[in-house]
Amino acid sequence: MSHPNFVSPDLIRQRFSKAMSDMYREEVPLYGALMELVEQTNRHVLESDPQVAQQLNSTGEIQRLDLERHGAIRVGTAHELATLARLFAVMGMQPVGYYDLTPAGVPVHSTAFRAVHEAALQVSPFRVFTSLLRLELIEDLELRSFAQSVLDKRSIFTPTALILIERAQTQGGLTEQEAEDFVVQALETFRWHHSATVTAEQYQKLSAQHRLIADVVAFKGPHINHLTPRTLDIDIVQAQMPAHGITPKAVIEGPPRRQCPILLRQTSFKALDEPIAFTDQAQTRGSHSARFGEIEQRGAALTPKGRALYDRLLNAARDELKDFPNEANAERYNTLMAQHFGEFPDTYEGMRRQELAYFRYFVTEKGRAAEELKTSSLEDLLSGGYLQVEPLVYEDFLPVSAAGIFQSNLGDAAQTHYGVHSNQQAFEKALGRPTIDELGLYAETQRRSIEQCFAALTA
Ligand code: NI
Repeated sequence: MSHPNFVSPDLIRQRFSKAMSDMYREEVPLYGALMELVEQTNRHVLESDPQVAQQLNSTGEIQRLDLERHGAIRVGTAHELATLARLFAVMGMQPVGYYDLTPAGVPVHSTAFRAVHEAALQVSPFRVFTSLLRLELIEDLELRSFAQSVLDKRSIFTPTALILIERAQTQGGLTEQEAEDFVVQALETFRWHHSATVTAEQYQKLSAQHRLIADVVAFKGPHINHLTPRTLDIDIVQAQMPAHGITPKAVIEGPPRRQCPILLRQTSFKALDEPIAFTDQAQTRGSHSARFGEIEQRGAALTPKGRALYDRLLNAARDELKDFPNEANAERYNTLMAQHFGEFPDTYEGMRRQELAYFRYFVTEKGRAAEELKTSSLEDLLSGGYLQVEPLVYEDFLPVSAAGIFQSNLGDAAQTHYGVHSNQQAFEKALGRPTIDELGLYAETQRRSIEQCFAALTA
């Protein structure tokens, strides 16, 4: 189906991710410092831990590591979300997963736009956590209709970006020149704006309802609010951040440190206060904080069974802590987490045998050299050394974790309790299509790898 003159969506995504990173580095100087620290740490880990190096070599992740990052944005209307979905589709990114953030007091629901096939992820694993504001959760009706009217007036895409999205859809792709223009034009949507679209007083009102509402409604577009590189050892980066002028949060979110990392661990540093000009002010006199720095470490994707175990152990540790993890109880929290997670097998073989994580199967040298195999059982082929396995890296997000970061970066006053919860149907209606179940994608990749092994061994 792909036209010889069209640039592959994976390459457009790779270029866009690079352009976004360059823009963010210019806008947020600390991001550059963080990137350097992450690169140093990753080099150090690869040199000192041959097992990690070998594992990343087998899966090919070694080649994508330096390119790897995720961003996050928030939009205000169904139309904005649906158009974003079309924009991301030009880059081969599809909405994966549904995340409801209202239980954490954040009036949004979200999905992650990303590539879905392992080969495409290999070219560029760039992902964007994308949230839609739930205006219906603004109780003040006057404020709600004001917010709606502000959002209805703005257009977050450049006219050329819209034309190119349309063209990609009708032509089935973009030519080299069009792809180049697309990257430049699409980037404009995510740029930071120092001027608001509302008065100082209107901003205050929106912000008093929830700071995140002001962040979405009061500006020209959905500025990228963080861009997160992937590190191979988050504890080292966390420990070295202060020496680089960066103050991280007290607690790393997600699972505790393990020999065999699972899911996602992340930490962040606080939002920057940025000067803002409101429409009734001649100069920049106000300020707004939306952007923060974040780093992540990725581990094995868990099966539903693994997720259930993860949830149970995390909840048990939280229950025993009897509080949100914070600076004062960080040490106790880490101890409790380590204790409870002692129950989660910490070898890949243990996780595989208990079907707690997803894996990719590879044919070994011995497997390639083998002439006649006496067995066709997966377990026998593995123990016979004809096959080897590597864990499948988790490509998605932790909903609770993301919420925790939003909260801390928006200040403690931002916590609100909403009576209404999850509404995936409304989200998908706004999006214009269903979201993809991430667990299904991992299961597919695992199944494909097993099929490829059998095809190679019996060829
Ligand atoms: Ni993030």
